[in-house]
Amino acid sequence: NARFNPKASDTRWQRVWEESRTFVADDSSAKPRTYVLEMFPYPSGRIHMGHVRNYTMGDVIARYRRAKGYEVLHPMGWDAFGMPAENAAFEKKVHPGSWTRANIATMRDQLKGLGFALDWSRELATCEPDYYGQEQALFLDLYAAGLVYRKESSVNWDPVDHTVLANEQVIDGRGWRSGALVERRKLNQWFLKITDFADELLDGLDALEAWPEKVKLMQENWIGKSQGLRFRFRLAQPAAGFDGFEVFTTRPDTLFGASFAAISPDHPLAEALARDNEALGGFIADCRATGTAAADIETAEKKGFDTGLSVVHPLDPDWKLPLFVANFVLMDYGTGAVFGCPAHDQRDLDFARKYALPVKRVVAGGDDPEAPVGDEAYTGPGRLINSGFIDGLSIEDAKKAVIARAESEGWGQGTTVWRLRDWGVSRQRYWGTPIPIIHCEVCGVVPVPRKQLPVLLPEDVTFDVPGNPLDRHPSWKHVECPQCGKPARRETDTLDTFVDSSWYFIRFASQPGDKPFDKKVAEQWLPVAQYIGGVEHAILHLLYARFWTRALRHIGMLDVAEPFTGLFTQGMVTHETYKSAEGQWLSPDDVEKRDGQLVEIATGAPASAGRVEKMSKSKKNVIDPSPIIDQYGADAVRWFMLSDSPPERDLAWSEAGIEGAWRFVQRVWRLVDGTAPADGGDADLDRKLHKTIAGVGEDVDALQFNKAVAKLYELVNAVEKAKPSASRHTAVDTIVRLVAPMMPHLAEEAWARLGREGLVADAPWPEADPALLVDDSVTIAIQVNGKLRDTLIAPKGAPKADIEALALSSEKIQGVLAGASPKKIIVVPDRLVNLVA
Ligand code: ANZ
Ligand code: ZN
Repeated sequence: NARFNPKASDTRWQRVWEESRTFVADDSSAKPRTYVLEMFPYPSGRIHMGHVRNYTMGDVIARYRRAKGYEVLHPMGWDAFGMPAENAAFEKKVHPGSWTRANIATMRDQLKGLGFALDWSRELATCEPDYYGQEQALFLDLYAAGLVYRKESSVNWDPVDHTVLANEQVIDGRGWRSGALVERRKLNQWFLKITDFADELLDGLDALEAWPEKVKLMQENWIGKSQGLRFRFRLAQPAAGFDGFEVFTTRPDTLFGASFAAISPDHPLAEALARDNEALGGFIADCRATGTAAADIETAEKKGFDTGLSVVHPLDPDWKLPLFVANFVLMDYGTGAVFGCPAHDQRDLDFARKYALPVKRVVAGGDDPEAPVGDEAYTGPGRLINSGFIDGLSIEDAKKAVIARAESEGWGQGTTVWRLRDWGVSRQRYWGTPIPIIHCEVCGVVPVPRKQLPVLLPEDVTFDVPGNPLDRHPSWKHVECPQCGKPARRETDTLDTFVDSSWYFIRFASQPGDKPFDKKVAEQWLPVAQYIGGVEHAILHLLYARFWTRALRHIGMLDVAEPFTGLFTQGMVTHETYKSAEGQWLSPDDVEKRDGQLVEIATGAPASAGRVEKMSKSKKNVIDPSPIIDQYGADAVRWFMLSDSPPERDLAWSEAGIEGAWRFVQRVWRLVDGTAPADGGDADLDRKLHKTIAGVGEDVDALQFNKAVAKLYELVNAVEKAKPSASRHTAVDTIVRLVAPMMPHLAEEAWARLGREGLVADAPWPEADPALLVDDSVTIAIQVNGKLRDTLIAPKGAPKADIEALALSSEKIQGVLAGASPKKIIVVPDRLVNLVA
């Protein structure tokens, strides 16, 4: 009775699956198809527990659906461009390509070691020319369709390193390497017209029934559709060549409560006024010192500069409002100008208090309309007051009335404004897809001719100085203009890596050598039926991929509206944190318990355990999966990843947990090892088995893996207790198929041990017999004077007299009654018996 030995078994079956091409998806299969995909990893070095959890979940679905008769596409690849490779090049003096490819090799081995049912024949890495060359072709297709354009826009500029910084490289307003205060600079950048699809991307969310509500809400907010009024404020006196400007409001109903107007520091009027107002110029410069991220601007303290000018209220020519330049007004939202109504907007109220501006209530809600406004703006429902012709109207009616008045008098019009901006895809970096454009002094912007694709990244680049290595490469950017033949310059910007991840799932479905994908073949697989990944991608990646898919449909390349019909966002893997007496983070390997006290192993000094948190390098609470897999085998690790927590919640890694999983793997093996054909039935076990078959299937369909795991524990318990019988032998055989998606190596080993032909990976999912799913016995509570004393199991629908007799024969009940006979017996059929003593 040998133990299950994962060391030998894991590699044996991984090799068998690979050699027999078990998980290679067949493009011409006659079976129904399904596409299961986990977000592909960034090859940062080694896989982490988050990957293991994510890919295990996807694998269970893929294997289960295969067993249910589907042709499953379940591919894997690498999101291989991006900044960390350039940072490694700078710090460790390795080429980003060598660093990335070495990481891929390591991580591929690690994933293979977990026995995932992946179609490795479709593996791709976005940093290889066969991928990014096709991406360049798609970029040119979108360019030809008018969905790509070039525009001046602000970037974060590091004045010491002379380089553009990504938002995440700006830390507290300073460049991450130089520490210099970051400036905003204008550069020509490439944009994709995602805003053309804003309506579609918003409306399309409704159809995504198998998406988490919270993700849809995040996308909706990001797209940010606002309806309101756009109108013109006239300056009381023209200034700097301006006689007025446009504002946008979602609350035209509050126009009678206006107390100031404000424009963005980047507004052309502000810039014009600053030309002969040094103080204003200084104010604007201060505002620009904040990074470009909207979040930075929103959290910064609200500040204004009084221009001394005023604007005329559109509903009353005698009413003048002071004009401020204010740091909270964004130039790229609405019109870059607003009016403030302090009584009904918190930000305006804070601003009004700071600059002693009037506060007039115009909406009467729950509170006393006569009371002065305190520290809190009222933003709830109500009726209009102090508002002339709209007095008494509801907010909605008042909005309509003001818009109607503005349109009839010609000073404004109803309009829709979107928060969504066009997608800026230019990155001034080396390790990305080169943008296939040539700049010619004569011809202007010229697309690289198709036959010159791919535009390859040069290999000989240096990272010893900051900035874009493509730009300072001695020869790469100098080319002939494809149109006029004169000397011209290559675009040296590369594409945002979110472009790479916006279509990889299409390339997985079809990857011909001569085009991005074959329409027919890709459409056979798409959309992805089940996509799984981290909630951190809830907005950008998912929105960009949705946009890219719709853009391809728009230009007729792919007839798919939504790329991912099912989405699941899994929780994180967490672990206890540890600290030394000095408050330094300690790794789990550095501490141990001695006489019940946690100590630092190296010094023996006391240490303490802290909160359970997401595994992260900074808190040193990372557990590397590799040694764990070596010790316990892939199946125990996979099993642990699925047990304990619902998949959408965090999972706390623990030694006890993995040991429990390991013991369970061995228990299943012992059942298999100890079973033999036998005679006789076991009706209870048959029912238990068939309920488990049905339940596990339902749980996996509902992505409730922890529940499936719990049911399998119960079934294994029951089989361990059962006496030898034909039922028991069948149950063991079935258990092997039921655990196969979760512990596939053990399942193959067991399948062979049971003498079954072929692979369990190719075996069909067991079928539940509906006749065995109905309960035909019930558990009945026995009470004495209303208190629960015992339970009994009786056939469903048993007559009252039988139940009475059964209850009275219970030893416990006889003990409680102590010889007395009950005065009265109440029987609720199939539920309870109450004996009144
Ligand atoms: C007057 C007003 C009164 C406003 C009131 C709100 C409440 P959403 O819903 O996000 O679209 N706004 C307009 N353009 C802006 C810009 N470029 N930068 C900063 N704020 C801007 O928000 C629209 C509201 O945000 C607009 O409605 C405007 O303030 C402000 F009781 O106008 B409101
Ligand atoms: Zn030219």
